[in-house]
This record gives sequence, C-alpha cells and structure tokens, in this order.
Amino acid sequence: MQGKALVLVLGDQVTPSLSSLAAAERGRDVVLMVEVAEEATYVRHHKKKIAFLFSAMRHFAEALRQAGWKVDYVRLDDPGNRGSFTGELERAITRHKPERVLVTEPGEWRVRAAMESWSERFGLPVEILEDDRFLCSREAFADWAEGRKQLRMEFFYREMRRKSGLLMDGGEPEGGRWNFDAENRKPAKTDLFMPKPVHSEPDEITREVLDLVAERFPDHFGDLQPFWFAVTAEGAEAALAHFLEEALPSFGDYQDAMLSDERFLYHSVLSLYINAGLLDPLEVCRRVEAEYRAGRAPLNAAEGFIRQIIGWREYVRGIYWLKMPDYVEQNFFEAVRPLPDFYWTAETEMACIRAAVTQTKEEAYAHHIQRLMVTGNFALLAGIDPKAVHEWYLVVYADAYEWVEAPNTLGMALFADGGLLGSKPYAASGNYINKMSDYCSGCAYDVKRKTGEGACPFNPLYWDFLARNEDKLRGNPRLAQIYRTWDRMADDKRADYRKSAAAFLDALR
Ligand code: FAD
Ligand code: DLZ
Ligand code: SF4
Repeated sequence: MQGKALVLVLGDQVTPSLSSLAAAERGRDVVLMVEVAEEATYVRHHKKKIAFLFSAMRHFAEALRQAGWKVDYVRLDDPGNRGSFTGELERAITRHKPERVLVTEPGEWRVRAAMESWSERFGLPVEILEDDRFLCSREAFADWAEGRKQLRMEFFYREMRRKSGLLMDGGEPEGGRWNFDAENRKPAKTDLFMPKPVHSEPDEITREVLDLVAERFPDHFGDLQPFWFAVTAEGAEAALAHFLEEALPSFGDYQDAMLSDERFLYHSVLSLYINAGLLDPLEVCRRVEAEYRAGRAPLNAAEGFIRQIIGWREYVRGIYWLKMPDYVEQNFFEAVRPLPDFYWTAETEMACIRAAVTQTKEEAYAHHIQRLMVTGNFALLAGIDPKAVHEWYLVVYADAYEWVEAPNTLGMALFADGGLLGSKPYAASGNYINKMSDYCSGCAYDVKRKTGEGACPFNPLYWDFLARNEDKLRGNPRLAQIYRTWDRMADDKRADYRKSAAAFLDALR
C-alpha cells in the first residue's frame, strides 16, 4: 500500500470524481485547497471571477468534509498564507508530513511548470495525474496531430463524435451530416422570447467571499454586484436544467446573433461551471442529446451545442498543450498597437464595442460572437498587440483559463498563430455586425458609410488590414475573392480607405 498523500485540489478542479481524489484514500489522506493571491493577481482577474472561484472552492471543501474527507483549507486572509501554490504546499507538507503529493494536471502551463519542480524541491514523490474530465488526453491529441499538414477542428470533431458516440446513427452522423452550422446564422429579433439565465441567491459563504473580494481586490476590473453565479454542483445543475428547457431549442438558430438588450440570447452561460468542474462536459452533452432524442430540441441546436464542447473546447485544449510555451509568444502580423482604454472603460462611440465591454464589466460574460466578431475583430483589424489582447481576455471573463482563452484569442480571433487553428482570419467589416445585430441603429457611426467623417470604423479598418498584411494573406485561397475585389477597386477608393483607417488609428493614440 502506498503511503499517506497530500492531495492538492485547485480552484478549477472542484469535481468529486477528480483523478487525484479517485487515487487517494478518504479518511487517511489530506485534501489541501488554498486561496492564494498569486492566482488572483498574475493577471488581475475580474472581481466576479475571483468571488465565483473562492466561493465554489469553499463550498466544495465543505462537501468533501461532509463526505468524510480530511480537508485542510487555507483562506486568503489566514495568517501566514504565503500567497502561492508552491509556498502553501510547502507549509502544508510541514503540517501534515505526507509521504507523497497527488495532484490532477493543471489547466495552465505556468502552473504545470511549477508542479514539475515540486518533487525535487520538497524531496517527495509528486504524482501529476491526467485530467480525465476531458474526452481527449494531451497524448491522444498529439497522436492525432502527428504528421498532419493542417490541424482542422472539423476532422478532430468527427473523431470525438465517433469516440463518444454522441449523435451517431451506427457509424454515421445523426441526420446524415456532421455539421449543421449553415443553419445556425439567423439574426435575432427583439420581439422573440429570450430566457434569462438562472440567478442564484448568494448564501452566507458567498456573502463572506464577496466582502473579502471587495476589500482585497477593489482595483480589479469589473462589477462585483449583483452576483448571481451558482457556486455548487447543485446550483450549476439547476442552470443546466434551465438551459435545456428554455434556451436549447433555439440555441442553434440564433447562435451567431447579437442584440443590445439581450446579453445572453439563447446561450447556455455554462462555460464557467464546466471549466471550474461544477458540471461534467460529457454529461452536459449527453443531456443535450437526450433532449434531441426526446423531440424537444432540433438537431441543428443539439449538434451545434455538442460541437462547441467535444469539438472546439477539446480542440483548443489540444492545441494549447501541443504548442506551449511558444504559443502565447506568436505575433504573425507583428501587431504592436497598445490596447485602447475603451477595452476597460467602455467609453467609445462605437455602439457594438460599448455594449460588449459594458456587459463584460457587469457580467464577466459575453457570448462567443461578441468576443470573436466585436472585441476580437476590432483588435485584429486595428493591429493591437496580441499579448495585450490575450491578457485582456484572460482578465475579464469568469470562464477564462489560459488553456481555453489563449487559442481562442491568439488563434481564432487574432490569427496570431498564422493559421494553425483557423484557415483564415475572422476579419469582417461593419456589414457583418449590422447583419447579425441591432447595434448599428443606435451608433454614432454610420455603418453604410465606407470612408470619411462618420463612417463605421470597421469599414476602412477592414480594407486597411487586408492591404497592410497583403504579403502574408494574399496567398490564402480562402481570401482570393476578397483580394480580387480590392484589386478591382479604383485607386482613389483604395486610397480613401487607407486614409480613413490611418486617421482613425492616429486618433486612437
Ligand atoms: P455557449 O454558446 O452556450 O456554448 C456552449 C459551450 O461550448 C460553452 O459553455 C463552452 O464550454 C463551449 N464552447 C463554445 N465555444 C467554445 C470555444 N470556442 N472554445 C472552447 N469552448 C467553447 N471560452 C472559455 O470557456 N473560456 C475563455 O476564456 C474563452 N475565451 C475566448 C476568447 C475569445 C477571443 C473567443 C472568440 C472565445 C473565447 N471562448 C472562451 C469561447 C466561447 O466564447 C465561450 O466558451 C462561450 O462564449 C461561453 O459562453 P456560453 O457558456 O454561454 O457558451
Ligand atoms: C483563477 C484562480 C483564482 C483567482 N484563485 C485561485 C486560488 O486562490 N486557488 C486555486 O487553487 N485556484 C485559483 N484559481 C484557479 C487557478 O488559477 C487554476 O487552477 C490554474 O490557473 C490552473 O488552471
Ligand atoms: Fe459597430 Fe460600426 Fe455598427 Fe457602430 S456602425 S455599431 S461601430 S459596426
């Protein structure tokens, strides 16, 4: 029998079936959970994210105790708290004198690098176990990627469908097609019924955490109140049940839509629960499939949703671990412009950006198309330094961890990886935002104006981006048609676009 273990459980590992807990012995081994300043400040996370995780951690520790585990929980303001995983593990080793340390692999490269130093540092075996909450292990992804000229999500996704059996009809995809994305691009109308996510009432534990966060992190971005996130598995389950019943049937149709007064539309708002471990991603997908099989949700909704989780979510994680630590250093377009202040203040005349940033500040949430086609698209077109954009996305969302945030930001939104994750940049002019949202009707800029005073900035920036990066993009077959349009444009029109873009970018300083 192996000796007594100290089991370190991280804030985004609040899952009873976690591999490190499964490998430990209840009643004998000690579970260590630590609130540490370094995790809240290595980037200055949104106040709501810190409160969500601390409260989820405290509730989880209590649930483990109830289930018979010995739990050593270090609070942020406990005397002697050294403020880092390494410092707190060292103190706990002195307290408990374990023979080994058990931990489930972390989500971030930075933390893994620290973990790998622990065995030598503390003179103890440190077992880093696989995180089996993912369908595809890091090794399995590396095997899949090996020898492929191009890594494309769609092919990876098909393998995950086969592996999980989700939406399969024998060996074939349900409905005869793997992907129903083409049916998922309807703009939403304001008179449609939109369900609101479930609001959980803060209990005493959460209220105590809210006071702590207000006192310790007053200068961090974002509003702490009102706080309505669930912080337990039961609360997250209620949010899932509500989504299945109220929003899933329309999830597919309006997946790409944006509306000024509807911050959540038919999105699930489950990413923060899934990423922290309060919901099991595969179980969520099975529940979605069951809604389809029972005739309560159409196939385009169920397939669209399942693709986001067993496709995109698993795929970006695979890319992250395959390419770190270099992945976050990439800057394909050599973009250097500083992040404009309005990413923090929301003070801009651009109604779409103002809406996305205001809601991000208030909710620590924006849905995918806002992240990709509004704040992401602007940063791409304006040539903002990818590191600054990456840090912003890591700070501002309650669901943000580097393993999922970095490939989405640097790969999908900014094309900073030169096309490893996506086959072309998601660059779009104001026309796209106008088609998919109601933002433009309330904007100081005119989306129909292409250049000059009052023109929607996305219009000249779009062409300026393509012209500026012509040497890097012209050879991309998916952009051939766009460059043909640019080539056919009259010289003075092209010059107008470039001049308008330059004037806007100069004023940004
Ligand atoms: P829904 O629209 O309801 O989708 C269902 C689920 O699918 C989500 O809960 C999520 O678990 C998963 N999912 C959907 N799209 C993606 C994706 N592209 N990558 C991974 N999982 C996905 N997601 C994060 O979880 N954390 C991040 O830090 C994050 N940063 C992003 C940064 C940028 C620039 C972009 C473009 C996207 C980012 N995403 C991130 C992906 C996506 O925007 C969010 O997962 C989604 O908006 C969460 O809201 P939801 O739960 O309502 O999602
Ligand atoms: C994000 C976060 C924060 C703010 N605080 C803590 C903490 O105090 N203790 C903890 O165990 N985890 C925290 N986390 C989550 C970690 O940052 C996360 O586990 C790592 O980034 C690895 O994914
Ligand atoms: Fe955004 Fe342009 Fe529309 Fe204004 S006009 S909301 S800046 S896309």
